[in-house]
This record gives sequence, C-alpha cells and structure tokens, in this order.
Amino acid sequence: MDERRWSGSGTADAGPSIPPPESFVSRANMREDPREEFDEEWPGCWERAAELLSWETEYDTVLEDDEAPFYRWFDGGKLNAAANCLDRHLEGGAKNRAALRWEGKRGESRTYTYRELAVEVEECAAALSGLGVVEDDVVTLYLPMIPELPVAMLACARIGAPHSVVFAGLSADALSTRIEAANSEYLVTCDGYYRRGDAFNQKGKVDNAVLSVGHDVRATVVVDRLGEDLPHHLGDDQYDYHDLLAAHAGESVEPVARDSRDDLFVMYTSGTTGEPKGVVHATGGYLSYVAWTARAVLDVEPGDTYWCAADIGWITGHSYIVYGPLALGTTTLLYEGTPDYPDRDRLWEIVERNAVDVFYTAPTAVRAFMKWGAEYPESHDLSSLRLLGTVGEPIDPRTWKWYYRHVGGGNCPVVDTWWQTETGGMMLTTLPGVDEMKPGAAGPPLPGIDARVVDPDGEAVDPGEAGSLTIRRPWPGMARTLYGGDDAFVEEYWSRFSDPAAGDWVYDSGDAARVDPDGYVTVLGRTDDVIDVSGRRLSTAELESAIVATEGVAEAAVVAGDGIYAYVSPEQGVDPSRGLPEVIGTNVDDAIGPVARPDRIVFTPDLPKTRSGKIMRRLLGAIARGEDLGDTSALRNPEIVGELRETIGEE
Ligand code: 6R9
Repeated sequence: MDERRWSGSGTADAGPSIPPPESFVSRANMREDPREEFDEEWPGCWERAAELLSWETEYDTVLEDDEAPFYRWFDGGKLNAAANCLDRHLEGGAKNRAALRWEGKRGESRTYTYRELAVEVEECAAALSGLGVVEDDVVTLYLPMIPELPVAMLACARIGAPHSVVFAGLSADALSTRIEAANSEYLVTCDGYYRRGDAFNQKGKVDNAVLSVGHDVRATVVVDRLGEDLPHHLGDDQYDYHDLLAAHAGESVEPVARDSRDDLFVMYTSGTTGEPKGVVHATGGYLSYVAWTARAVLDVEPGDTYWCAADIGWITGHSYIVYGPLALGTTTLLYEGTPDYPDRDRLWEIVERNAVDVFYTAPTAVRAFMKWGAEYPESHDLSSLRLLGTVGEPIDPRTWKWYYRHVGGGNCPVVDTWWQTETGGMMLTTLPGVDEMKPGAAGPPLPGIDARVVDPDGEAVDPGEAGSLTIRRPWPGMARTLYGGDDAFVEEYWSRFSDPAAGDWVYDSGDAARVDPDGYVTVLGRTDDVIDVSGRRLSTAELESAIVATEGVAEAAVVAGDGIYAYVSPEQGVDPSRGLPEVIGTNVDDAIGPVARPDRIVFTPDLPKTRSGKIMRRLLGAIARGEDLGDTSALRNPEIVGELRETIGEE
C-alpha cells in the first residue's frame, strides 16, 4: 500500500448488530468472553488449546521465540496427530461413534466409525511403510473428495510423513511442479473420478506428471474409484490401494511420537495471485489451534454431525474437515461433487438426511444458492442446524442476511471467519455464543490474537480508515516456514512492518481491512486487488458489496481496465437489460460516490473462480485490459474465461 489515502472509508458499513439467538447461547461451548484473560495470560493462555490434545511427552514451554519469526509452540512436547484424531477416541463407547460420513457423487454414502477409520488408517500406514516411506518423507496426495483422502492423510501423520495434498482438479503440470518442489517420492492418487456424471481420467494426468518430475518417484498408489467405468493398467512402481491394504489387513502400526515442532504437512497455495508457495505447518501448535478454534467458533461437540462443504485440497478442508473435528471426536461429513448435481437442493437434502448440526461453506457457494432461489433450501427440513459459517472471501451483508434467514431460519448465528493457509486456523470472527454479529464484518480478533489495521508506517489507523491487516503476536496455528524457503518466508510475511533489530516481528497478511469503533474488522480484499482511479484507491470488496446490494444481482467482481470494470452475475430469471445497470450505478453512487461508478458493466452467468471459490480478479483484469491470461489451470470453471473474452471482444 502506498501513501495515498483510501476512498470510500466509512461507507458501505457493516449492518447493525444482531445478537446471537438465545437458543444457541444457552448451550454454546463458549458463553463468556475470554479475551481479557487471554491477554493477561498470553502466551500461557494457549495451554488451553494444548489441553484439548493428548501428549506423549508434556511440553516444556508454551512459546519459544529465540528464532523469531520461526516460533516454536509447545516446545519439548511430543505427540502424534493421528493418535489424537483416532486412537484416543477408541476408549469407551466412542469407538462406535461415526467419525466420517461420506456422501459420494453418485448418491452413494459410506459411514466409518472411529474404530473402522482407525483400522483403515493403520492398514494404509502399514502399506506406506511397506513401500519404503519413512519419517519426514513428503507424500503427495492427489485425490478427490473420497474417504481414502483423509485416510491417507492420517496414515501419513501416523508414521510422521508430512503430506502434501494437491487439488484433484489441478493439471498434470501443476501436480509435477508440486511433487518436484516438495521433493516428494511417494504419491497416492486414483484411477479417475466423476464430474457431473462423467468419468474423468486422473491416472492419465498422473502418468504424464510423473514423467516430467526431475527426481525418481518411487511408488504410486492408485485407488480404484471408477472400477469398470475406467479400466487402467498399473505400471512399474504402481500399486493398487485396495490390494495393498488387503495385504496389510489388521496390522497395527504404532503412532510415531513427533516433536511438537515437526512438520505435519505442507500445502501449496497459489492463491489468486502469484507463484505457488509450500506453506509448512508444524504438529503441536497447528493441531492445538484447529481443535481450539473448531470448539470455540464452530461450536463442535462430540455428538454433532458437522459439515464443512469445502475441498480437502484447500486449507479449510485440512483444518476443519479433517484435523479439528476429528481431534474433538465429532462426526465429520465429507461430500464429493457439486451443490447443483443432480439438483440444486443437493446440499439441503444431505443436511436433512444426516441431521447436520453445523454447516460451514464459502460465500461464493452462498451467492450461488441465492442465485438459484430460496425454494431449494425451503423445500427441506433444516431444523437440525444450529450454527452456520463462511470462509474464503468477504461476505456482503445482503448475502449474509440471505444465508441467515433462508438456511438458518433466523435461529442460527453466522460466523464469518477470516484466516489464511498461513494462519492455519481462524483469526478474526465473532464467538457465536458471545459476540453480536455485524453482517459484512468478519468480527473482532479471536482471543489471544492481536490483529491491527495499520498505515504504511505500521501505525494503527483510526476506526473507519482502511489499511493493511497485520498480526502482532504469534499464535499456535501459524505456519512454521515455507518449504525449502526460510528466507522467502521472512521476506513474504515478516519484512514489511517488522523491526528485527528491535526484536519486533509483525505478520503482514497481504489483505486490506478497516476496523469499526467496536473493533470489528471488515476485510476489503487483497492489497494487490485494490484499484486506483485517478489517484484514489478503491477497495474491490466495498464496490462489489455495493453492487451485490442491488436486487437481482447475485455476484460481482470489480477490476481496473480502461476505467472500472464490473463483471456482474444476475440472479436466476433476471433480465439485466431491464434497467439493472442504472440501478447498480445509483447504488454505487450512494454507497461510495460517483468516482466509484463502474465505467463498464459486463453481465455473465458466472465468474472465474479458484477451486476454493475465490474470484480470480487477476484474470478478470487481464481480460478487461486484453492481456495474456497466463496459466488458467487452477480454475474451477476455465470455460468461462473464453466466453468472457468473446463477450468483451464483441461489444
Ligand atoms: C482460509 C482461506 C486466504 C485469503 C485471505 C483473504 C481471503 C479468507 C475471508 C477472506 C474476507 C473472510 N479470505 N477468509 N476475506 N473475509 N472471512 O481462505 O485461506 O485460501 O489461503 O486464502 O482469503 O483475502 O488473505 P487461503
């Protein structure tokens, strides 16, 4: 961010506060605000997170900062993540509780009790060890949303081999880059998977990818997902998953006691801008933090059926489908597919059939539900729900309210959780049984978190002013480093606002934000996405929020082209030629000012998105400016790019 002032500060504010429903508060995991205590006790407060886990060896200290910003949490402690997610739940009745429920793409469903999941994880761990995997070998997992993915993650964790999960939809190229960067010699994948009913050949992509990896890939394990629908041949060093597990049936594998600071996994994130970075998470701090936040924010309880409808290939799936919920001994639901196949009520049918208690998804999904119409959620009994959450992008007040009303029936708090791959777990959000909600603002920092919005000199800005979102104290979920890139880690996140000579380390999130007088933070988007109009800086999130506030608009993305370009996706059945652009213009004038009025509005049925549902503004900017688009393989819906190019070219 440069010295110039932001425009639009103090406008497009979050809506008025909504108190959490009494029915929720009376049974919430957290009913008192612990923020003050956390501040007084910091960093000792984080023992409360560590206490949620079982430690093989007690830790010596809560926080070691002698190598800052390479902090060590719960140093001296030893634990195993898989043992925390499985073994310790096997005592007593919990072993027959469902750990995982899977809803497959073709209407199949499978349930694993904790006992059954533990058995398969041990067999998989035995199989991986049998292939030669030893502690600290990175194992790449290139699997769609099938139970074998969490099984393989936990099997790796059991033997102390960090996993690197790559989104199943990424290209062969993206896969080989990640295998190479992580120096990974072992791969678990599948023959193929179904997308909208069609069989896709995953193994073909894998074979191509492996050919272009610079080192030897010693073994590839292939899950047979499609059976007769896609016969395949196993080459040298390729093994059938089910045959391998059968060969190790019933074997037990002792969990490796890992140092708290040892790596649990690496996760490559390309985000919406830039090169992929291998974010590394250590075992003790990460697992404590995701368990603590799942309990405090998602209100997860052992008896719940909890559903995070995200992909495990995204950090959200690691933290809040697999590790957090299983560490707490709850039933976590895993779903494969898309929300509109076979029909647009698929998710609500799953909620009803499984009596889901807590539902967590991305704003982009909620905007799609809003676009399709309230009749889909309303045609199902959703009364089992007690809490809703969102993650991944700002959620505008209109979408928030739609979710609160049509999915939550006005009885469920909505938590808008801001966090990043690098933070490991949630950082800014309301505590659902404690804080009032303000639609459009993520909320205050969580207990123990010192988040500040600062100007280019690192000084806190006044309420209402926009600035850079920074974090001042370390927290247990934080990334340990970037894989093979300690220098890049410091450079990327800790150089902008820190004063190393004074021992003063400040984490730069790369996001822009604004705080209100109550300390609620509204995230305004990546600082790279900010647009510059005649010397004034406009936040994309604010502009988009003003556009989406227009009746008939489902989703919008704003970028700089020749002036301000707004890509707008209308709701189902809305004809945009009937005055919509004028209403949008007026709404933007009112919310921000005429300077922010889009110069060009392009209507489109969809916007290009990453696989975690983030709008790719970088691509939309390139389309608007007629530039080369670069690599589009990380897109969930690459076809839309060509369509938009044509639309813009034709006009
Ligand atoms: C968990 C995750 C991180 C970036 C982050 C920010 C955006 C995430 C948000 C949000 C506004 C929220 N983001 N949650 N923006 N409100 N509640 O998404 O990790 O994939 O690494 O992305 O996502 O821009 O910096 P990751």
